[in-house]
Amino acid sequence: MTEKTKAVEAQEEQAVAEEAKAELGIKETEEAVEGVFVLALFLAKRLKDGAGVDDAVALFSKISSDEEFKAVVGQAYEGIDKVPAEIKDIDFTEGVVLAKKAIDFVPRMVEALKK
Ligand SMILES: [Ca+2]
Repeated sequence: MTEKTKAVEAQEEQAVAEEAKAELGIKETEEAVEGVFVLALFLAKRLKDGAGVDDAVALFSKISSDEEFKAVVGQAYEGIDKVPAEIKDIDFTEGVVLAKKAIDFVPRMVEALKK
């Protein structure tokens, strides 16, 4: 193998790697984060007066009665196996998106705990 073909090969490998990275994105991670936040908000409201069996019942009834809640939790769970790979090659822009999600969550949590 000559040096030239090695260089071409390396370039091709890099192109393939970049393409894979561009495809990966943070969709599953965003959905997982959103799901965790929505669950945390619900539990924060429920568990303020201590945890009980009624909280588990309330969670199940929330999931079965609230379509939006169910959808968010369902999307979070679906494709959760892709999250580690997405996090592994997170880039700066994606990091900002996730950080903003987390920052937006704080006032919602504070509000939930105040009620
Ligand atoms: Ca998902």
